[in-house]
Amino acid sequence: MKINFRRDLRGMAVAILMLAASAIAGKAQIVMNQIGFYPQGKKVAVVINGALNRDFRLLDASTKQIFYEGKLSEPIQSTNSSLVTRIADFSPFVTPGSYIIAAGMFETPAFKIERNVLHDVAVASLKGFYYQRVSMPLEEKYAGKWARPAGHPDDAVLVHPSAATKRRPAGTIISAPGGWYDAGDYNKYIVNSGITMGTLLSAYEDFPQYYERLDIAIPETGNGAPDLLNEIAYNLRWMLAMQDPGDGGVYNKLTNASFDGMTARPGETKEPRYVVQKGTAATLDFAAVTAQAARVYGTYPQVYRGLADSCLKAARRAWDWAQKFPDMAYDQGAMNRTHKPEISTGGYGDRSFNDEWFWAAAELYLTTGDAKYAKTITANISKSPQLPSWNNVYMLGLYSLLRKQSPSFAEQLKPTLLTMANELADAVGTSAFGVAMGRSRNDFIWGSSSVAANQGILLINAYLQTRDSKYLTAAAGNADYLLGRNATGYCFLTGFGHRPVRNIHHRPSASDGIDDPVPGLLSGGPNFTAQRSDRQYYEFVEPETTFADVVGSYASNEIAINWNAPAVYLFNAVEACR
Ligand code: G3I
Ligand code: 9MR
Repeated sequence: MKINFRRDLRGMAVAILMLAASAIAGKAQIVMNQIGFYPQGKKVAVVINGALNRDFRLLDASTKQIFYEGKLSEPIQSTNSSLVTRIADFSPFVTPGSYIIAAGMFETPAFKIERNVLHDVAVASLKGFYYQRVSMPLEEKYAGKWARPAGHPDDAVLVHPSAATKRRPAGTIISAPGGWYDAGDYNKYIVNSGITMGTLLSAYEDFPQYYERLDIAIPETGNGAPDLLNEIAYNLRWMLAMQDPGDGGVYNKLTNASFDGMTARPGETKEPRYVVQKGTAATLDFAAVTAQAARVYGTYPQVYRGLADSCLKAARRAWDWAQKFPDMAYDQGAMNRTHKPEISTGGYGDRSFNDEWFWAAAELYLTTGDAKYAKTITANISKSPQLPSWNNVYMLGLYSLLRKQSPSFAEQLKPTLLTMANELADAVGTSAFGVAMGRSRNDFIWGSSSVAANQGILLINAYLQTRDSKYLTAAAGNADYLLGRNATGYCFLTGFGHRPVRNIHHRPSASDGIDDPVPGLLSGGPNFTAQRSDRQYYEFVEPETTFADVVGSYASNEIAINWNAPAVYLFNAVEACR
């Protein structure tokens, strides 16, 4: 064995540094978007707890020739953990190629600078939805090694006692096949489908020309409609079946009584499936989605015959039901006290509906022009709305009203968007990772990756309204966050990067015997309450570091359609705008 003193000394130094650092929290390393950068875009890497001097270099990945030298920033104390960082900004370097960054004793793996650098990521995140399809086989020519038989057929589903009506008493068998599995579990929830579908339909409405050229290799590819709409239609048809034809109300979910085990393959267990209790949030979300879908699918009448009409009819009926039942919260605990079998799957229980009224009214108003919806918009305008989440859909309505330049509302609502966008864009300058994500510790909640992605969407909306590039740059920064420029050093999208998440809480991936997880799925990300929920071991427990790439960590490492959807929007929007 030949001893290489220089390398060994360097290794020792790294080891000592790592030890010192892990005593603090997080790991000493360089983190960055692990895929790469656009030639004209901002290019940043972040040194965590490590650099002894201020110089950094950009080298050609194969020849190791130095192409760029720069100075790291002064140390920055993170506000979301004890980590201290220094930022390497090499934005002035614009030549396409494959490179590494070297600083102190660290060297990064290779990354790219090139046009369309996020294309594959953008496509994969959308294709992730195809892998969640419930009731059809995933064929090898589309699914590759993740091909599998159809999951739950859902063509014989029981009406749960909580959802019984005269015309559909408890135990009635209905059919509601298809749709996407919600997350790592095998159930289908209307509330969570609502925000997911609104986000994806908005992606289309914001970038129609871009999506017209985007194929993702699914069975419908080439049918004359964009694949984004083809994929959305698969879940839309399931949603339509969740409306009770008797009264227009919409069931909260289609579910097992309790979660299947982690080793169950899709559809393998034959437990009874139920549609459970109608609700105001579910019905209004459904109304918003179907109203927006009526607009969108109306532009492809040849491919989607009759779909737009069915959607609009369904939307109006749902609206009318909600008018009659404006306060039907989904309270699973209360329901279980009066109805059997008990249901213990995801609740998505929401109790405040102003945001759902606002969103449904906005979409119905934009699609129909009917003044009665405008009244409800006005009555529910909020001066300080929150970022979208499954229980707060206000901004989806606001985005649509601005997108369509609604004469009655756009001018009034625009300042709200820009105020929120400015707060996010301003946060970039003081952030230890140079990103909007983490402006507040409360960003690191269950599904925090969707917070980052939804901040990105908000910034893209501000960019579309103003064409001010600071918003686009900040949005792209949050894409970098998801792809590795974060305190964990993970790329949160499966199948990408040199340090991708691998052990997602996802039953199909956990049960298929294939090493690699299903690709294109976004891990939930750091969640500072995770340990309390799933009782896993977390090496680091500060807000931005509480993350574990282990299957049991459903509170930090599950995947979900409402997290993938904003990632689809953001990655594709960055591709479309760069
Ligand atoms: O509403 C409170 C808020 O008032 C409080 O300030 C905050 C502090 O932590 O908590 C808020 O409640 C949180 C709630 O989400 C709303 O954001 C809960 O703590 C948090 O535990 C809850 O997490 C949800 C989780 O289910 C557990 O119910 C996630 O948002 C939701 O995405 C997740 O969804 C699950 C489905 O139930 C089942 N399928 C998988 C899916 C993804 O994990
Ligand atoms: O797999 C379930 C996941 O989809 C949910 O987000 C999570 C919280 O509701 O629950 C998971 O299921 C767990 C259940 O709650 C408790 N027993 C262990 C299950 C996961 O193995």
